[in-house]
Amino acid sequence: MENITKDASLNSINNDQPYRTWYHFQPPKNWMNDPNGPMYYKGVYHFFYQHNPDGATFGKKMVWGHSISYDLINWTHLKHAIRPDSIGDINSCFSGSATILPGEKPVILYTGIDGKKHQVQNLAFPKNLLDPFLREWEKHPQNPVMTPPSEVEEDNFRDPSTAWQGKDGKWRVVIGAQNGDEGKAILYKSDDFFDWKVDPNPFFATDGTGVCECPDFFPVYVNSTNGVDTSVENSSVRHVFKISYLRRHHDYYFIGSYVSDSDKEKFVPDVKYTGSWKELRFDYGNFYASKSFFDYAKNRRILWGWVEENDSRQDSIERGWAGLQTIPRKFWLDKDGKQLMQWPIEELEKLRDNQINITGETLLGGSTLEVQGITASQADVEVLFELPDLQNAELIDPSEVDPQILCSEQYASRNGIIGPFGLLALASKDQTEKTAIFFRIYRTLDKYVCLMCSDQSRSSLRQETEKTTYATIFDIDPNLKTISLRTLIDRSIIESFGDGGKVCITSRVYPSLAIEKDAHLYVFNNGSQSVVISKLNAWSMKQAEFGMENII
Ligand code: DQQ
Repeated sequence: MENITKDASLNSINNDQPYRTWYHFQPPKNWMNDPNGPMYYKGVYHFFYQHNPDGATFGKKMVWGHSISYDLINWTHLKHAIRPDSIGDINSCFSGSATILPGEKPVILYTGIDGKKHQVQNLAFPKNLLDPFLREWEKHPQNPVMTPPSEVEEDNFRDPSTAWQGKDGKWRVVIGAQNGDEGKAILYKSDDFFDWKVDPNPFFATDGTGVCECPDFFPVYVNSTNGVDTSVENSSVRHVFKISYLRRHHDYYFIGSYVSDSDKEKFVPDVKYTGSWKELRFDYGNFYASKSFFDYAKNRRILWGWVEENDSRQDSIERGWAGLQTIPRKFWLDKDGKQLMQWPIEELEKLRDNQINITGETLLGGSTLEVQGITASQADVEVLFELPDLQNAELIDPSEVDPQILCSEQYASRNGIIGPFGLLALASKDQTEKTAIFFRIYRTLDKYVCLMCSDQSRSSLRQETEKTTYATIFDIDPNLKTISLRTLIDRSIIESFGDGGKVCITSRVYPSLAIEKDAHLYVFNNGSQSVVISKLNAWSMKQAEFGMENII
């Protein structure tokens, strides 16, 4: 394994900047958005990302940043991998994906903005396959390999997925597109990866959604939490199609059926998109343009997602950077086959330090308990709440409610019956600043449901930050006795995993008081029924190592 010399001075930048994260991925400086082309190659994880080399806002000449890691947690930043310097990308190198071709040959397909500002697809290959860090990339001389087909707008044809091989041996990719109000994903096929032909039938299309960005398409096992390579197609898998709808700025996924040798090759989702809050999403908070990859080293599928800033453009310029990535998440199909489950990768636990725990503590209605003994500004918290008898829950009609409105009206400090209960993260001592991540349980005529919120409405005394409340409602088992919450707190990001990873919500917050040593963490219950902290484990989190490769 090659040793890399890196300059670890980047870690000290974080000490002067309370919003710069300790263990979430960030480039050394400037604007970052979408995750691009994540992959594992010869013992090394590669992560590429949309980067503006010239400033802390979205740029006119976007490039692919490139970082490598042995564990997906500690990173070394390398030189930019793909820059706008050729016919097919002179005005920007937009998002795309990596595919590992037979013989362990990685290739990248990405969108270029050409001289006419049209969006076209280009290929790039590593210059030297013996370099495990794949530092240098070269572009295919015949780029672009795809130009906008008919019935696709020239400036809305982008973000090729990882390719997969169908039963006929042909390679396939899907590309996000738009025509008028219709959003679609276009299927292309190729025998050799160079010459691509468009399939006449859109692979996936939705009316009234506008452009589909960053499509992702892959199989998941029906009965295993293991991941599976993108070309696998048999009765032990189902397929997942993910799309990022620009107008909504959310990532939606659909579980469904796919066969590559059918007449009209397309993906058939089990449930059609209706645009309601009930759609399945990877994350109900601040999360967009996600991308997954199959990690064959550990047989798992991993998801990355972009987390945007919520304060002003001027704030980003002053800080000199903008944009985070979520902690890489392992994900798999739930036992019921109806949704995906997500969990932070196990490697994150290496940063856990200084554990404290609480067990069997009853939280009476209206009580708050401080979790002391950890650095509350950088922490990993896992709580298991023991629930009272669900029959006492309040009655609602879920067809009449919008979880986000419910969350903002019935916020953390209001009294309920079973809940609100949960955590107050990045809270000031006087609790004038706090982000409440909580559950509240309701009864409907035929089932029980749980509202999960990440309420950042009181997250900062600063006026100019956006203070959306994020929420969703999900079904729970009528015999449910406990519910879990895991929350990753990292200075200006709070990522929460409810009910074992069934529901994720990410918030971006900018406290003015609850910073570093002045940040506190509490558990609370504002329901009239008591809940018991069956088990709470919390850890201070050490800083991950971020460095630049020393270029000699
Ligand atoms: N961001 C990229 C596009 C993509 C969008 C440009 C999604 O390729 O559609 O930075 O955030």
